[in-house]
Amino acid sequence: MRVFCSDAHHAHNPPHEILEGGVTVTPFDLPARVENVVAALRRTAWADVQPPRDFGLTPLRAVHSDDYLEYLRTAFERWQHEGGQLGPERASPVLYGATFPPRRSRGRPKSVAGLAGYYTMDLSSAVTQGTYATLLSGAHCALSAAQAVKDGDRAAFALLRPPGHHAGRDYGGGYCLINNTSLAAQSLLAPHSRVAILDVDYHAGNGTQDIFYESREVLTISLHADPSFQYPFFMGYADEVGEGAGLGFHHNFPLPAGTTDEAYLRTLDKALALIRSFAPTYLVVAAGMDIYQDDPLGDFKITAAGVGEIGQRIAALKLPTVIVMEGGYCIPRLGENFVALLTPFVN
Ligand code: SP5
Ligand code: ZN
Repeated sequence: MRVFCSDAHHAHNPPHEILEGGVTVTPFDLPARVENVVAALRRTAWADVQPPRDFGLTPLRAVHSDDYLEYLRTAFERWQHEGGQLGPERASPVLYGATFPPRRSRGRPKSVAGLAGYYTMDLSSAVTQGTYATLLSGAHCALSAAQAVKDGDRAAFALLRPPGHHAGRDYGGGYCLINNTSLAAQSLLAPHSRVAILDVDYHAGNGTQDIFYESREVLTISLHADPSFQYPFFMGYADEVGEGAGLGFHHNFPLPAGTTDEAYLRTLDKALALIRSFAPTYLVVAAGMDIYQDDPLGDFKITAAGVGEIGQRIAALKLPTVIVMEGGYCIPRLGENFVALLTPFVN
């Protein structure tokens, strides 16, 4: 199986993460996440880890707005010049918004401090010196994996960070700034192809939901912790089913804390039945391993065997499949979990 991974992910490595209460902690999304998965894949006989191809900016423009992409490209340099309230001499090496648009608010402000709030839904998608380069590398990993599958591979894996499924057309959040899963799906669309996205990350894939909410060409399905108690709180409820032409082409499966292998697999079967009846040309899996029992951000009880069974059942759809890395923060077990998920796709 071809696995696309770029060393450029190291360039995005924010000094801290801010949690509710203003507590700062070591970020959960660390470079070691990708390193652990690469190491585990290199121990298999089947993984062919290679750098991505450069697809340029055009495919990113099909998913994200031009003004948002321009913000991401220029934000850090602008931040170093403007520096927010404290002035440029005290600009921190990491840009977070701290003011967010209320409902019925005005449009885009001018200052980069304002834009940082305008373009993010929380404080967990920091922009640093190297962030834009890292984002492009991740996007190109997802697009390379999609291209491999378009060219006839049975499956391909985009091994990247930061993750992407919380990022919408013009906003970031939850470590995500570019929606890599959506890029892969969008690039697989053609006049006679339809794509299904199955999001198994522990958190609701609000960005992906948003991007394809009015599309009937892309069926989006997310299994996740019930947003009434878990991030991202404002999206991911069962009654959100698409809009306009996309009505009926989005499904959320909110699950309780403590969800076991058995309960998860029962729900997964419902999602897989929906995918079978949609009969897509391609499948994109938003693969977050924060469903794993020891994950520090999750509270599901999914075992390593459960992860393997999830992989088996998805592979049994027998669809050409792009697997895109999303969350998963139990770093010592992350590689094993991805190997368990991916192995069923190796013929
Ligand atoms: C892609 C992805 O998985 N993003 C997750 C973003 C979650 N952000 C909320 C973090 C809340 C941390 N709460 C600490 C709980 C420690 N047990
Ligand atoms: Zn997650």
